[in-house]
Amino acid sequence: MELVHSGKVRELYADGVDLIMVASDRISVYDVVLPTPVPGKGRVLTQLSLWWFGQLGDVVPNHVISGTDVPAKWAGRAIRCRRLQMLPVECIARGYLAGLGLASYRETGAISGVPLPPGLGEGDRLPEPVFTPTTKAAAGHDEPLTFDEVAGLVGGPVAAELRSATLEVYRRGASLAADRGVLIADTKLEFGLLADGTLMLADEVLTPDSSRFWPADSWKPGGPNFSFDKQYVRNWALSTGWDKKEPAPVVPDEVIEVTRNRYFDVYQRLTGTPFPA
Ligand code: Q0Z
Repeated sequence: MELVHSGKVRELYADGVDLIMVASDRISVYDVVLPTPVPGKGRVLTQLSLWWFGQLGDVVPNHVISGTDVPAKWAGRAIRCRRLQMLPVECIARGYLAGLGLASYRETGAISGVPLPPGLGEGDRLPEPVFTPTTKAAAGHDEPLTFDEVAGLVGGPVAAELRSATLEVYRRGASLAADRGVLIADTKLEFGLLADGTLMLADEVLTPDSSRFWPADSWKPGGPNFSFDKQYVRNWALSTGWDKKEPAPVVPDEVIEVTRNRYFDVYQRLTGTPFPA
């Protein structure tokens, strides 16, 4: 199959008119891929994404054709999807203040042109979820876009559809996850169009690689919160004196094992089913 795109932790192949999205066991921390894979991570993220696509099918249609009709060597960690005309916007919804949203709020009191009330701090829940789109930079960092800038890129009607679909996916996902002990601070979605103009949810959805997952029982406003999946390996990496630059240190087996179990745990919490390790 023809490799169309290779990301830090995933690959995209063409199979006739379809695409096959393949998730690897690679893990990145502070934007650096670790030399040590997390066995099962590609399967758990793929199965979680498929589960969410099923949960959200009544909110917005999606690009999934099949989670099983894929080459045997990628079984469990690949999705056959429809090839869409992708929209050049990262559609982010935020329900809590963290990361680049926090940085933007501290500088301007707003995120992507949406003003927020004064006095918010790191980790705070927002009065309501906000749509904070960014550019899709090929290299380097994504830049915030206002709604009007999104409208300039994709047209007003599609921009409005993107905003409402993004916020509805976030609301539904975050509400379900919160009931199961997982806070979703923010999430990044990608959308594309069918030839007839139908908006479709694409890529991966509500995985720990595309979202900030926090354990609800240890959430605290007013300071940094812990990443459900990567915190243990991040803490270990920093404890070695690593400077967050390439190359990252080789990770000990026990750190990989704890991290792998965090992914299985988040899958089980959200879906209610043990992950078939
Ligand atoms: C997704 C990406 C990945 C690297 C293109 N259904 C679709 N139709 C057309 N294009 C895409 C999709 Cl999902 C598409 N990406 C992101 C995925 C590896 C980059 F698996 N790029």
